[in-house]
Amino acid sequence: MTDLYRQAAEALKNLTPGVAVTGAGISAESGIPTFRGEGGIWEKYPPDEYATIEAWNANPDKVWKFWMEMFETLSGSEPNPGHRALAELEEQGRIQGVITQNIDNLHQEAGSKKVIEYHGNARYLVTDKFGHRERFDPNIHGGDRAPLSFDGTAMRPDVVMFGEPIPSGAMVESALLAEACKVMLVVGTSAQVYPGARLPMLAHQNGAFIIEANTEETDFTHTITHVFLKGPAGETLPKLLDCLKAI
Ligand code: BV8
Repeated sequence: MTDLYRQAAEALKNLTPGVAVTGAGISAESGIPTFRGEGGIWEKYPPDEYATIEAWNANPDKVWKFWMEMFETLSGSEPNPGHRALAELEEQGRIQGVITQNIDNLHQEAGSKKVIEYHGNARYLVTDKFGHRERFDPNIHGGDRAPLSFDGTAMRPDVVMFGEPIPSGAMVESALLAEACKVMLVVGTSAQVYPGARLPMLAHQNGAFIIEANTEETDFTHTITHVFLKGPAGETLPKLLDCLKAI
């Protein structure tokens, strides 16, 4: 067991409450491409054309094509050992749950019980006007054009697009958890998107021990991170679990 893993395991064992914050990186090994960097989603679909509320309002059918491709990718995805390790840490009481920026539902499918969906969940469609919500079904909603709801308005994925506020409940609950936690596990996020990127900073400001698990260094690594576990989450998190059992 390296010193870094020992420090991280001891923090999770001795400091409570703990909480995890995750980004697209934890789902990379489930076959869902991340957003930024080599081969990221934004290479093919520039976010200002496909991921903002302005783009959606201007041309729902164009943005819907991006989402049909995303739905295809999501439908074939399964939780990986990284998701399962976080569910196990919750089971052991080492973390209260997960605040995720991801919209893929994989934490829930891996067994995590307390999941705050900071950016929503793409398994559902919703209308802006009345908030009518349906579970996405390719046989019902699939096609080249955004499906319409009762009121004739386009149904859109129940996710937070750029330029949209974070759902107030998720925003407040996440901030409270980040302020109160004594240890935070930050997994697979590039720390580029706000206000989500503020959560680890809030935890750090309140004295929390920050463990970061990522394949690359981020803006957090040399500023707020106490222990940086380099590598894919599907390997680093199970290894951390093993270290916890050994100490
Ligand atoms: C808002 C949902 C206000 C849909 C997403 C200028 C400066 C600062 C902020 C802004 C600015 N201009 C505009 C803003 C605000 C903007 C923002 O932050 N922009 C950024 C890009 C500059 N934010 C917003 O618009 C937010 N809303 O501010 O509203 C408001 C208030 C009131 C009224 C109206 C408005 C909304 C942000 C949410 C947008 N929705 N997603 C969808 O999923 O398509 S964001 C999108 O980015 C995803 O949710 C993603 O999760 C999220 C964050 O990215 P990451 O998860 O970190 O993913 P990324 O690819 O970047 O990084 C992956 C990481 O994993 C990397 O570090 C990589 O090294 C690592 N990795 C890779 N493989 C692995 C791994 N790690 C471990 N294991 C591996 N195997």
